[in-house]
Amino acid sequence: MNKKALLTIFIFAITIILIIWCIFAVFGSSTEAVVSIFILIVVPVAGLVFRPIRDDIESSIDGFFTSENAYKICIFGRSGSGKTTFIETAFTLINPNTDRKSTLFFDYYQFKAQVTLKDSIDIEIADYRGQNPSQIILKAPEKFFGFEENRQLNALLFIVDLIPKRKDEYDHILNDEALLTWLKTDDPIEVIEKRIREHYEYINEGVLELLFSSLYSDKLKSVKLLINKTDLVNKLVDDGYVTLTSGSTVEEYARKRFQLMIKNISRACQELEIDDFSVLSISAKKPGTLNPIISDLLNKRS
Ligand SMILES: Nc1nc2c(ncn2[C@@H]2O[C@H](COP(=O)(O)OP(=O)(O)O)[C@@H](O)[C@H]2O)c(=O)[nH]1
Ligand SMILES: [Mg+2]
Repeated sequence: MNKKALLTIFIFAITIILIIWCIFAVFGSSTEAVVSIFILIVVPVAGLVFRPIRDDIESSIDGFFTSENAYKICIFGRSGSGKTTFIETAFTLINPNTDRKSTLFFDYYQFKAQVTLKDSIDIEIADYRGQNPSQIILKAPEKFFGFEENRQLNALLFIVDLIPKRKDEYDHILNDEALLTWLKTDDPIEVIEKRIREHYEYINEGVLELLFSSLYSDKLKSVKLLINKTDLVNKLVDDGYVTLTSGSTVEEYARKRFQLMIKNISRACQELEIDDFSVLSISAKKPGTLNPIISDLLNKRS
C-alpha cells in the first residue's frame, strides 16, 4: 500500500476516534443516539474519502492472501507473441483440469504438477491480457506477485516471435495457412524485420530495468527468452521465402535477430545474480517443445 493510502487511513481513523471521544465527553448520557447519527454520516463520508485509494486498499488486502508456497511464473511479451498459446499448450497438457481465474487485465492459471511419484507442486502462472507493460511494472497485482517488498515470482519468461498475428477484414485471426499465403504475397523478410523492431521497442533496456526493479526478489531464480513461432519460419525456409546462411538453422537465425535483446536481458540477470538465464526457440503450438522447459524450471526452483 502506498504512503498516501496509509496516511489517509491513519488521519481518518484518528479523526473518528477523536470525534467519538468528544461526543462521549460532551453528551454524557445521550451518547448512544449521537453516536448512531454520527455513524450514519461517517459511512458515506468514508466511502468518498477512500474512493481514490480503493484499488490500493483492495490490492493490499489481496497481498495478504498470496500463496507463498506455489511456484510462480509470469510471461511478458508483446501482443500476439504467443503468451496465451504457450500457457494453454504447456499447462493444460500437464493437467487438463487447470483452474483459470480472470481479472480485467490478468488470467491466472493454477494447477498441481507431479514432480516425482511422491512430490507435487502448486504452480501459478500469470498472463496479462491487457498487453500494456505498465500493468505488470506499475500495477503488479499483489495477490499474485506479493507485496513490493516481498515479491513471490520464481520465473520470468520473455516471449518474442518473428511473425505477427494478422486479422482478416472480419476481424478474425488468420490461421497458419492463410497467414503464410499472406506472407508470401507480401514481403516476408520485411514483415519479419518489422516484427523484430516491434519487440525491441517493447522489451528495451528501460523496460527491463523497470520490470526487474518491480518484480525482483531473491525468489526469482529463472529467466528465459522464448523465441516463438519457429514452425512458421521453418515453412518459409522450406518454401524458399527465407534463405539461411549455409549450414545454419532457423534457431540460429532467430537467435541472431535477437542478439541485442539477449545481451540486455543477460546483463540484467548478471547484475541481479540470476544464474539461470537461457534462450530457446519454440513453437508454442507444439507441446513436445514445451514440456522440457517446464521440467527445467521446476528442477531449478530451489
Ligand atoms: N503457427 C504458430 N502460431 C502461433 C504460435 N504461437 C502462437 N501462435 C498464434 O499467434 C496468435 C497470437 O497468439 P496468442 O497466444 O493469442 O498471443 P498473446 O497475445 O501473446 O497471448 C494466435 O493466432 C496463435 O494461434 C506458434 O508457435 N506457431
Ligand atoms: Mg493473450
